[in-house]
Amino acid sequence: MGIAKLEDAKSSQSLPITKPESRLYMSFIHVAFISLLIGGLMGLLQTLVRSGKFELPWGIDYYQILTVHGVILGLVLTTYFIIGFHFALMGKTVGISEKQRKVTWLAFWVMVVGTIMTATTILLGEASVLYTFYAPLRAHPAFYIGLALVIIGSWVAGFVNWRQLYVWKKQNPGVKSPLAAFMVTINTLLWFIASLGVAAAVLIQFIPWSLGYAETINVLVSRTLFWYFGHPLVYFWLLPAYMAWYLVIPKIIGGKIFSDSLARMSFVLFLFFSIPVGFHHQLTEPGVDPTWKFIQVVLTFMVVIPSLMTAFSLFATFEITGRKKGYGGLFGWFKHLPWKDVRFLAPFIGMLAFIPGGAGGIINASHQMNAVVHNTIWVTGHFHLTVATTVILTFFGITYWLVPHLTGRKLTPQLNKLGIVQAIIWTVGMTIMSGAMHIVGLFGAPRRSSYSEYGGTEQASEWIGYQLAQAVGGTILFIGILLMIYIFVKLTFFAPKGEEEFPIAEEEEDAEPTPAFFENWKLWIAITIALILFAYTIPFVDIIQNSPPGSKPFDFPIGR
Ligand code: HAS
Repeated sequence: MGIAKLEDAKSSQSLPITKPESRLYMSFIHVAFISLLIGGLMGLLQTLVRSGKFELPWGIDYYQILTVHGVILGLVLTTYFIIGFHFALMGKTVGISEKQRKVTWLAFWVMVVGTIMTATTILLGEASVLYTFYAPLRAHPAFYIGLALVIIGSWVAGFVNWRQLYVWKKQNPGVKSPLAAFMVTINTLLWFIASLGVAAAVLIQFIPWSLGYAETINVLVSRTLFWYFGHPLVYFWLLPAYMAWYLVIPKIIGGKIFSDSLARMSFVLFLFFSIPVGFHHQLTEPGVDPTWKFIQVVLTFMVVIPSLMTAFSLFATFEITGRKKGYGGLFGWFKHLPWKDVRFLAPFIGMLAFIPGGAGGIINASHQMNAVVHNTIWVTGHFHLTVATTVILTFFGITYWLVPHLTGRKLTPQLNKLGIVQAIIWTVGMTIMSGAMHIVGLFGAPRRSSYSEYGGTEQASEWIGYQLAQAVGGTILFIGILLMIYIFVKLTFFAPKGEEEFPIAEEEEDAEPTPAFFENWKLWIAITIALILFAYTIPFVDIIQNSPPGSKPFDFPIGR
C-alpha cells in the first residue's frame, strides 16, 4: 500500500436521509433522551441523600438509585445516542440499504429487550450492583442476560456499519473513505474488541454463577475483564464527541477540517491505546503484578497523545478560520467565534471542560497520585467533567441540528436561545457539583457511599459544606435536564417544519492528500491485537494461576 494517495470522496459526503432512515435513527435517540430524564432524576436524589438533609421515601435503597443512575446514563443513554449518531453519519456519507436498515431494526429491538430486562431487575431491587457490577455482589440472572442482549444488539449494529463501508468501498474502488465513515468504523471496532472482555465475564462467569451453576466466582478475573472493557468504554463515549469536533464544528464556524490525515491518525491511536490500559483502574488491587501495572500506566500516557493532537487541531481550525475571515490581532479569531450559535457553544464548553477533565485523568493515571484519589469522590468529579460535560454537552450540541434534520423541522431562534440558557445552566451546575466533588475527594470523602454509612463520623462534619454544594449543583443540573428534554420534545414534535442543515465540513483546499495506508484495516487490527496480547497475556495467566479460592456471592437486597 505504501504512501500512495487516495482519490477524494467529497461527492459522496452528502447523501439525502430518507424518512424510514430518519425513523430508525430517531428511535435510538428517543431511548437516549428517556434515559436522560430517568437517570438525571436519580442523580438529583443521590446528591440530596449525600447532603444528609434528605431520606429516600418508601424504603428505596441508595444503592438501587445509584445503580439506575450509572446503568441508565453510563451504559444506556450513551450507547443508544452513539449508535443513532453513528448511523446518521454513515447514512449521510456512505448510505444504507433497505436490508441493512432491517438488520439495524433487529439490533435495536434486541437492545431494547435487553435494556428492559436489566432495568426491571434494578427497579425490583434485585440488582443493586452499580454499573460496574463488581463480584461478589450478585444480581438476578436477568440483569446479566439483559446486559448481554444489549451488547449483542450493539455488535449487530456495528456489523451493519462495517458492511455499509464495505459496500461503499466496493462501489468506489481507490477512493478514500469519507472521514465520518472511517471514524465510525474505528469506534465500532474499538467497541467490539473491548466488549469481548465484558461479554466473556458475563457469559462465562456471571450468568452461570447467578443461575447457581457455579458456587463461587473469581473476583479478580471478573474485575480485570471488566476494566479491559471499562476504559475503552470511555473512549467509545468520547470519540463521537470528537467526530463532531473534527467534522461538524469547522462547518458551523464557517471553516474547513484542518487535516484529514491528522484526524484519522488520532482515531487510529485511540484504537491502539485505549484497550491495553485497564489496569489503571486496578492500581490499588493486590494480585496484579506491579510491573504490568507500570507498563499499562505507560500505555495510558500514550492514549493522552491523540487527545492532545485533537486539541492542537481544534485550535488550528479556530485560528485559521478566524484569520481567513480577516480577524487580526492575537485573539481576534477567538472573539469572533459564533458564540450565539448553540450548535457551537454547547460543544465548545465541552472542549473547555475537557482541559481540567483531562488533567484530572492524568492525575488519576499517575500511579502514586492514584493512591490519593482512588475510591474517593474525586473520581466521580473527574467523570462528571469528562463524560457528563465534555461528552454530553457535545451530544446536546449534535441534538440541536441532528434532531430537526431528521424530523424535518427547524431550530428556531427561540430554541437556540433556550439551548444557550441550557448550556449555561449545565456549566454552572457542573462547576459547583464537580468542583465540590474534586475538593472533598482530596479530603478523603468516599465515592459510592450512602450518607447512612459515613454520616455520623467526625470527618463527615468536615465534608458537609461540600456535600451541600453537590446537592445545589445537582439541583441546578436537574433543571438543565428538564430544559433539555423540553427542547428535545419541541425539536421532535412541535418546532416549525423546515430544513435543518446536516453540517459536515470539507478539508482545506491545500491539505496534503491522505496516505492510502489509512485504509489498511488489517494492519490497524493486527497492531491493536498485538498490543492487547502484550499488555494482558502474562498478567492474566498469572492472575488465573495464582488465584485464591473463588468468592461466595453477596446477594441483593441485603440488610444494610
Ligand atoms: Fe478517566 C476513571 C484516567 C479520560 C471517564 N474515567 C474514570 C471513570 C470514568 C472516566 C467514568 O488512570 C470512573 C470509572 C469507575 O467507575 O471507576 N481518564 C484517564 C485519562 C484520561 C481519561 C488518563 N475518563 C476520560 C474520559 C472519560 C473518562 C474522556 C469519559 C468520557 N480515569 C482515568 C483513571 C481512572 C479514571 C486512571 C481511575 C481512577 C480510579 O482510581 O478509580 C485521558 O484520556 C485524558 C486526556 C485528555 C486530555 C485533554 C485534551 C483536551 C482537549 C480539549 C481542547 C480544548 C479546546 C478548547 C480546543 C489531555 C482535547 C479551545 C479553548 C480555547 C480557550 C480557545
